[in-house]
Amino acid sequence: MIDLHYWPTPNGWKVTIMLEETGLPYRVVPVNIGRGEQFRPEFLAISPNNRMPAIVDQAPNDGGAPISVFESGAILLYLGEKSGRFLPADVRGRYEVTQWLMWQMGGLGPMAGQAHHFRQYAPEKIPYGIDRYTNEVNRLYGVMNKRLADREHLAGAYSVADMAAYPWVVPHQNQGQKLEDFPHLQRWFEAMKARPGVERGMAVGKELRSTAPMDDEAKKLLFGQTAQSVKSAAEK
Ligand SMILES: N[C@@H](CCC(=O)N[C@@H](CS)C(=O)NCC(=O)O)C(=O)O
Repeated sequence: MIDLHYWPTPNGWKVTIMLEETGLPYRVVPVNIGRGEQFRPEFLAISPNNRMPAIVDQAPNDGGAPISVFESGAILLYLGEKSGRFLPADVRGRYEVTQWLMWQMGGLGPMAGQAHHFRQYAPEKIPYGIDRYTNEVNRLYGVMNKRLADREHLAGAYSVADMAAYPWVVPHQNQGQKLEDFPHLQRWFEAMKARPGVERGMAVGKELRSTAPMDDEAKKLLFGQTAQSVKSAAEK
């Protein structure tokens, strides 16, 4: 059994999609990031960056003590190795997937996150920030569109690279993007969306996700963090 420390957001969905696709048994441990549960000492012990998702595998393949993993990209690699699925074993295939997974982790995810921030959440509308991240996401969508022009998936067969990228394309409107401008990306997006495993993964914890705008308490917790504020929250 795998414990998944989770809240339904794009980084969380990457992991629920993988768990649903592989059929590995798991249970969800909610981490309400809008109420500060990511600062609890027991969570920080497995996820020192105070971000979800994180997993604890109670029954690792080596038969040893439980293993905890934080960072969604590392979790996808771990689950790929554990299940032997969606992560090729041969060196060429493995690095084809790894580079696109790292591209998502270092590029698409953080840039789309900043686009969401400046477009939706920043208390002031700062044109420089909005343009900078909207344009950068646009460039990254162009990279995916070009990549997908002559292949079905981002890296060989359907893999963790596709699972990592998809949840960050779901909120494309909040990033100021039109999928019609990227026809190959749009075709991939529709094919991903139609997969039953993706649909199930995206539905995990739906009831936890508020449709109301983010409240002030959540904004304060999420957007005002410093080393000291995290330390104080953990000591509460
Ligand atoms: N690079 C991390 C990013 C994780 C991340 O940013 N998680 C957000 C939700 S999408 C979070 O836990 N935020 C809590 C906070 O900001 O304190 C990963 O991919 O796992």
